[in-house]
Amino acid sequence: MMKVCFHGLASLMALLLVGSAWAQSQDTRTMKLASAVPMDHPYNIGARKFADLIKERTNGRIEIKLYPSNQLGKGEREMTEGIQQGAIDLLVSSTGPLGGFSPSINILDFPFLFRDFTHVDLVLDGPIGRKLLDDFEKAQIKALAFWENGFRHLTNNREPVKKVGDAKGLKIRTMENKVHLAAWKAAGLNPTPMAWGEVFTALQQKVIDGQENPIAVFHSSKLWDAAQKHFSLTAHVYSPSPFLMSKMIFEALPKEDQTLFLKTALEVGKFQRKVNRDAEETKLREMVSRGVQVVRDVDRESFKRAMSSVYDQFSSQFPKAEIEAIMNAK
Ligand code: EAX
Repeated sequence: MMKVCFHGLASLMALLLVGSAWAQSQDTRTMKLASAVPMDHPYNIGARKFADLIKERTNGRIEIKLYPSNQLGKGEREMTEGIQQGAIDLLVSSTGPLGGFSPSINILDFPFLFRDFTHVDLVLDGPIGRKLLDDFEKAQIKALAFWENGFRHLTNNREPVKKVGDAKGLKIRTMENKVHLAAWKAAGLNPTPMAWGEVFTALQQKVIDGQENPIAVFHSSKLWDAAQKHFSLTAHVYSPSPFLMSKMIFEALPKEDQTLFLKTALEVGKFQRKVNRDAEETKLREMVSRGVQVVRDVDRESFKRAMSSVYDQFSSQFPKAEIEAIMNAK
């Protein structure tokens, strides 16, 4: 009798344990967080932090798996479509192709719009930045916060570029971004839009002579192996990276999780920007040790003058007052 009771109790305990484990597995969910860059890029240092914090703050209910290096699409435009359709949960993307989804975001792509990182934070963390993020909702995208790509610099395989005249006729890749394309055309170069996933091979095969990106992208993609021997610190445009979420997936979350995702995305945004900025000098030194010639004394004014016509070119879509509200922010 005792034996029967004992076995009965043991199987009941086992059932309860299995039951709660099963119930718990039913509560946990796994989300996909995509990006176009390798794991050691600050995007993914931020993404790792975000995933860890969300897991901790939901007691393991929400797991986030990272998919770097265009694993979920040929480039950021394709992955943003995945966000709209709910096939991808989260994405860190440059503003490159995003103007095709939320046109107002292109206002951040004008050359020499920002003075420095302090100016960037002032605008992106203020009402102007919040409005630009909220505009994505019309495209079925929830833009949670601004993470960072960084100030972009020109690189090439032909010669050291100190002033805009040195870059004349260079065939370079740009993001799929109308403002960037117009700026480089105005500067006398020969720009061609291309998804990031195609650039390394195009550089190696000399289909293009150069490209422009922040230090972290150049470093994490090892562009010194794609004949990019000349790196000019042009800082011709600041590149923000909205941290995007599928709107339908966001809205399906319980309210407290929505609040948690927003709060954690903003928090990690500050952390991610700092990681990016603090690592730039070290990465430049490593690039020099890999045979890259870094041109520091660039005549930026020559680029600024040569690109300035784009402000008039797009003034109907981006009126002077809106541009000045950003430029004059203090
Ligand atoms: O977001 O396409 C680009 O040049 C971007 O800077 C890159 O994908 C990282």
